[in-house]
Amino acid sequence: MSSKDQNLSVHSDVPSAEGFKIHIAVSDWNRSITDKLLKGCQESLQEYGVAKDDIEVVRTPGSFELPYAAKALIKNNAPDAVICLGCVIKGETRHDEYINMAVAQGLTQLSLVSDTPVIFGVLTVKDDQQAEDRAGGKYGNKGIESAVTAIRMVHLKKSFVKKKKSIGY
Ligand code: DLZ
Repeated sequence: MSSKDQNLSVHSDVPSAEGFKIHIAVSDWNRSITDKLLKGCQESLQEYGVAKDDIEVVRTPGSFELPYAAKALIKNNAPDAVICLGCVIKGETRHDEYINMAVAQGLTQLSLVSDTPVIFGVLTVKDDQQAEDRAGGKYGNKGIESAVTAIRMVHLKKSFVKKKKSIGY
């Protein structure tokens, strides 16, 4: 779905996240933007019931390091989900393409191998304005979207566990 004409951070029917442990890895690169993503994400998780103490935050130098940080969080703390927040802005070279691909692939693999929902909350934008628009601006806040996605994914995972138990093997 394109965000062109809408604020994607308006949600309804979000299930309770009480008792969930959801951790966040956030990149320091473009920090004025990632701080806003983080704030939106933390506020949203708490709004839906995650206790403050169950939201651990770790910082990475750039988005490229997010998969490593997410893996370490999963290995050491066994959270219900990990949210990765970052902002990659296109420059003169193609660095953005390499970083974005590496992060997307790294987080996808991690999610499958670890059996833990890992959420891609990285802005992949052309310029500062596009980033502002998605960090609390006219298209919402990707940090909020990431929080809601994480909560939904934890519920999805728990629903599979319940089904498995009820089969009785
Ligand atoms: C090097 C770099 C550049 C040029 N741009 C960004 C960016 O827009 N957003 C971001 O999150 N990180 C950037 N980085 C840093 C890389 O993610 C990484 O930290 C370095 O290449 C070191 O591995």
